[in-house]
This record gives sequence, structure tokens and C-alpha cells, in this order.
Amino acid sequence: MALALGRGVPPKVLAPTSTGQAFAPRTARRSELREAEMASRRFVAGLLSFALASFSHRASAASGPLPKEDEVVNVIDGDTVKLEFAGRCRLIGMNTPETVAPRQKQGAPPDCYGPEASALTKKLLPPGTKVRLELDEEQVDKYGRQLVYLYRSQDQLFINAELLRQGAARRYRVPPNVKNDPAFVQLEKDAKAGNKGLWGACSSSADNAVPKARPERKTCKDFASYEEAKAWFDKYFPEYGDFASLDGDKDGKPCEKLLKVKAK
Ligand SMILES: [Ca+2]
Ligand SMILES: [Ca+2]
Repeated sequence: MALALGRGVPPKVLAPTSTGQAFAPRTARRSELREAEMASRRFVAGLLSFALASFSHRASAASGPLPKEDEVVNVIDGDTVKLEFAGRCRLIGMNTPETVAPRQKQGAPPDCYGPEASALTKKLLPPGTKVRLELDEEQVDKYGRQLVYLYRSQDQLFINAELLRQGAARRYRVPPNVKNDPAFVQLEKDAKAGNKGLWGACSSSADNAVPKARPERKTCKDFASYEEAKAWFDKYFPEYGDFASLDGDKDGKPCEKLLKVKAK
């Protein structure tokens, strides 16, 4: 059932807009309660979509954990692609700079080389492109995204690797999904050496495209000052949103009461 569930997550539950771009911030900002609620909605939706798939002409393709072949609906950003069956897929082992992260939703510019990376993935995978999926240890992440290695069916181009080769992505190692990591290490090394893509275009000190591991939750009491709270918030917000619920009014300023303390 878990397999059918994961595969059956209908994109519309997660992405209410036609572009699907609202996904990242919405999921990232979700509180745990909201997560539970969404999980149960996904469960029902998963059941429904599984039932529907069973009657569709492509039921045979959907009988496993994921269909062997799928089709691109659209590219969401450099490392996230929406497929017809698998839904929202995060390419494993690499990370492209953000273009639709919560920070950008609040008006921040895209990260260095984000638009270029997104454009490259769109060029490699236009809507309708047939792709082959390969999995690693974990099939779904905590946001309900499928974790995949994608190969373009027409020529077996390994998309995850191609993005690294062209310097559009940084290697991003997240155990236990590391089976291609040794190859990715080498691709990143070569791209760096050749000043390809972001390696030539972005300052090497910019580490903002590599998601930080999600830390323990904090409350405003854990911070000595607003600046400290803001720094912590900004560090994790791009990847995880306001998971510690420090910014109730969603204005990008966490723990404003710390500002008042300072003013006194
Ligand atoms: Ca990214
Ligand atoms: Ca606020």
C-alpha cells in the first residue's frame, strides 16, 4: 500500500496552481499538524488515484512501485520535474540553485545560476518527453516528492548527471540515496575544473544553493537577539520554510518580539 500511496500522490493535492510553482513554499511552510492533515488527504487521494489507475489503459505500467517509463508534464525548477504518473519528482544526488523556493516567493531574487539551471532542465526535458526512472533506497521524501534518477528515453541521457556535467547543479549527497555519488563527485570535480555553468558564473563562497540539513526546531526564546533569530531563519527557510513557526504573519521576519525587547 505504501508503494501505491507514494506513486499515487496526485499533483493537484500538492500543487493547486496550474504552474505548480506554489508547491515548494506551501509544503515547506507546513506545520506538523498540516502535514498530518495533508498526509491523510494524500492517503485518500492515493487510494482514489490507485483505483483509477487500475482501470486505465496504462494500468500495467503502474503496477509496480513506479512505472518504468513516464512522461514529462513540466519542469518546476532545475532539479524538480513533474511527471504524468510519478507526480512531483526530485532528482537525486544533486541540487540546482533555487528559483521557486519560499525565499523567492517572498520577493528575493533567484539564486545565482538558478534561472539558467531551470532553463537547461526545461531544454533537456520539454513537456511530453519520455523518461525512464531509476530509484535509490528511499522512494519518497518528506514532502511527498518521488526521489529519482531520470534518463531520457530517446537517447538514455542521464539527466541528473548531465546537470552536474554542465555545471548547472552541485553534488548533493543525502544518505541513504547515494548509489551514484562516486560518479557525481567526479562530474562535479570536472565541471568545477572547467569553470562550467555556475562554477564560472557564481562566487565560490556562495553556499546558498546547498540545502542545510534540517536542524532541531527552535522557539523565539532560544535566540538572544532578533539578528540571531533572523540568521537562523534565513539559513533554513529556503529548503524547509518556517518549519519552527517563528514567523506567524509570514512577513519574513521571525520573532519580531525580540525587536521590541531591543527597543526598550
Ligand atoms: Ca534546488
Ligand atoms: Ca513575522
